[in-house]
Amino acid sequence: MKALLIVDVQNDFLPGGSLEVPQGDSIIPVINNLQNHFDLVVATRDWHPANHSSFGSNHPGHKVGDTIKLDGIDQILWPDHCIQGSPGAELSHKLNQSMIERVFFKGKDPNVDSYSAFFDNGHKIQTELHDYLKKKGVTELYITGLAADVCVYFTVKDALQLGYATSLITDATKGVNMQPGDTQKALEDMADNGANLMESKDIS
Ligand code: VGL
Ligand code: ZN
Repeated sequence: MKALLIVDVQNDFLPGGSLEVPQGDSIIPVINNLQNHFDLVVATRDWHPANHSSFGSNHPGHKVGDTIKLDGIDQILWPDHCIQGSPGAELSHKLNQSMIERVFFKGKDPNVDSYSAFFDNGHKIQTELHDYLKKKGVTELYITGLAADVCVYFTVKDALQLGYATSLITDATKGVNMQPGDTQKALEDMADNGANLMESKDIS
């Protein structure tokens, strides 16, 4: 069973959003064209309460881009984004959502961030994604979405660790590059960990 996972294609991560990924919108037609090649399509949404500890606005004396420690874990401070119920947290209306069987929400706990679609950043709490995919008999996971150097990156690494044959579709993801070169580094690290980096034209 082959599943397509669409990570965080939400308005706040698209041009004009509060945490925009440059040219993030360019991947949407690519993802739309991919969907009917898969047995199963699932998606994630970043879904933060307004008091989320990853927001710079919730740490007076710090600013966006600073790194702080949260419960012993390094945390970059982000602009407010994907607040539960806000327009920025909606999936893009340009994304074809008719084939998405289920959406998994992450980042709900105000005290810990959750980049990966599978676990929080402390690797303590799992989302329901792994159980769901296991029940569906999924063994091959093809990952797309935003951002290549943040949520997609951590999702790919967890998928590999959980034993999925994991592919990253490189023209169906884009990075935010808080530091120059972050995306290149993330791509290399995913490949080093065993991810198959491929282009959408090679999906049959
Ligand atoms: C993301 C930063 C903060 C992402 C989520 O979806 O890549 N990035 N929260
Ligand atoms: Zn977030």
